[in-house]
Amino acid sequence: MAAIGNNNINAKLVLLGDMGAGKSSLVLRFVKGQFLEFQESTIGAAFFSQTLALNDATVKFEIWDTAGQERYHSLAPMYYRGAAAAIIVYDITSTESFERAKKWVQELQKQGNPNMVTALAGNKADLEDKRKVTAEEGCTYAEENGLFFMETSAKTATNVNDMFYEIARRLPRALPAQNPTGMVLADKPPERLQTSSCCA
Ligand SMILES: Nc1nc2c(ncn2[C@@H]2O[C@H](COP(=O)(O)OP(=O)(O)O)[C@@H](O)[C@H]2O)c(=O)[nH]1
Ligand SMILES: [Mg+2]
Repeated sequence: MAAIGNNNINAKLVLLGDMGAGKSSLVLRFVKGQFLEFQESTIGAAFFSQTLALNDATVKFEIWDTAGQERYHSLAPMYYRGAAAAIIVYDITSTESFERAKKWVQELQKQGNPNMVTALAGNKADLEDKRKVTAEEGCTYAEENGLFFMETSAKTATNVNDMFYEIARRLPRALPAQNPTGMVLADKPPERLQTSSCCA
């Protein structure tokens, strides 16, 4: 079934987070369905695109996978400026990466697009025996900051597609009947989330 009229959405999405948290691995899993045990470090940033078909829209993600290193920090605004969505990634086996994720959340709250759909991903959920950050900590922080939260594993593919679908679902929709010029309207608030379930 074709998406109606102008509900073809192009969405710039940026991944932020500590080096080694698994940003590139999440993108590789989502775009190519693959996982590498020894994923090479990203230099600067890398670009990918992937299209998702929803019931009411087709969303083409233009994905910027940034490097996590501090020395590339000054480049980050180039990638998150104008982004419709962001995924902030931490590694559940590293409290440092969780702290770093919080810094990114603060930076986006100060500098980013206020309508940005932002996800917090607690990645490497397959490494349960090495866990340092509980799901509840991640979820509570996300709730307090208006993000939606998922624990993911790029290795086992757990929640990876779901996370991108959830972002796609939350992007503002054009309203075809009232909006024949194809402009994306941002006045329709994203649907209310079921984030509370993860903190129960
Ligand atoms: N066990 C496990 N390892 C992962 C996962 N995601 C990434 N990795 C590994 O963690 C390392 C860093 O991943 P990478 O994607 O390069 O992180 P980035 O610096 O955030 O892009 C690599 O060796 C990956 O194979 C995951 O979900 N589970
Ligand atoms: Mg990388």
